[in-house]
Amino acid sequence: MKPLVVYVAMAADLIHPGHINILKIARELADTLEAKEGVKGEVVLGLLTDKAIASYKRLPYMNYTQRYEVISHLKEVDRVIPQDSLSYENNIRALQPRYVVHGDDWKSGAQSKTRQNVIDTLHELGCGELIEPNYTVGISSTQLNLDARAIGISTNARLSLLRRLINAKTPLRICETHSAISALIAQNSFIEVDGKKLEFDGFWSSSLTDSTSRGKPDIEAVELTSRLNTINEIFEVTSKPLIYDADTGGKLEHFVFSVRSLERTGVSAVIIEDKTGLKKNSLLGNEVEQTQEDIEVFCEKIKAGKNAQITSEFMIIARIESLILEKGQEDALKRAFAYIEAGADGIMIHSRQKTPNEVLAFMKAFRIRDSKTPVIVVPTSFNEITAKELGEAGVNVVIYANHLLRASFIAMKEVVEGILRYDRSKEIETKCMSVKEILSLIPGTI
Ligand code: SPV
Ligand code: MG
Repeated sequence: MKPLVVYVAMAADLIHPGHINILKIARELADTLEAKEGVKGEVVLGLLTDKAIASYKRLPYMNYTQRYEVISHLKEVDRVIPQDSLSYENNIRALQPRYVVHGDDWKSGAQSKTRQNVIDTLHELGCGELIEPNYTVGISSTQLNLDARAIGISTNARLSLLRRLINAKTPLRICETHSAISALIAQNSFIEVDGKKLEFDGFWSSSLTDSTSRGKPDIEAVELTSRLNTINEIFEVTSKPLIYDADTGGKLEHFVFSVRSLERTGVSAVIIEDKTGLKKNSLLGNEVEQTQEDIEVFCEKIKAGKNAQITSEFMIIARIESLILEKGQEDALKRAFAYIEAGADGIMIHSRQKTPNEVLAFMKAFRIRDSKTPVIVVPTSFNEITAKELGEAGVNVVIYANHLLRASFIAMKEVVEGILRYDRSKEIETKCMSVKEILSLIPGTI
């Protein structure tokens, strides 16, 4: 006889008494069924996968395997299965549960659609009913998340976040940050679309904006140590992963030390571009002298970096400059496959065209031969295409590479000129955050 199933779905990241209350009720229901019908009553826990969770909010602190380990040892739970989407439908159809149990807090708000689908599916199958115990007041995952965020994140947990995110959702949206305050803005800003929270997934440490914010040209003139200081300041107040723009990576012999330093700091990935000689910003293209590195030489640098890294999660991403330097698609593709063969964990294809056409053409040809390797793009000049559209074309990570610095530059210039023009600050006050706001912006100021 098939067991009589009581189904509960959870992310089960930070387990609290509210979860235990639901599981106890599910256990009681299963035991009562068993006593009444003489058939085993089974509590099946549908554990939301990282992908399911990332479809509506930030990734859980623990990955699926870790959460599985915790939840499968709770005595109320008989069996744990994955629930791969927010919707319960597939698992309900497969299990035909007698009861589905969920706290009554989902009657309104973002989860109400999921709830309705549970009711409709149970009704259609005629197998069971939805039980909705009172929500446990006084404790919530949201509050625990806020508390955990205030404590911070460990170096390793942050480092491994990028790979987890790439596996869980497409595309990731990454925002340039050049200081702790710009990172705080990038980390904490969000919008809500269809009940889902849309926010940036991580940070880009840009060579262009790290140089510009120090008043230096983007020619590898700012030392790693100086840039790492900024990253440490960013990491002190945030919890999202960071991708580091290492320009050419410098000499192979130096690159291996950079990899170690970045890893030690908790950076998730480094991108190195296949140029040699004095590096100039890619968006200048052939207007300035720029030389692409020999394929084999660049492959050696990738291999040396891979051998130097200590963790398995750190990513070395090879950036292809063929389209920037008008060498054509063939060259770009040839390099992509050679770099992946050399051990690159991903590629970045760059372009300075006004339209995304050449990047999309590259993606099409690349994805025919390689469906897995993560691809990163930086749509600074081809800015009409949305991240969603790039994701649909097979791009995994979209980097908005310089926008926060560019925005602050314009705002600051307007304000300094305004003060000079009016010889006082009254007229530009509306362009500035109020002193009261700035005093309450950072916890601990007051
Ligand atoms: C950067 O942000 O420094 C980059 C991207 O490398 S780009 O400026 O487009 O070359
Ligand atoms: Mg750069």
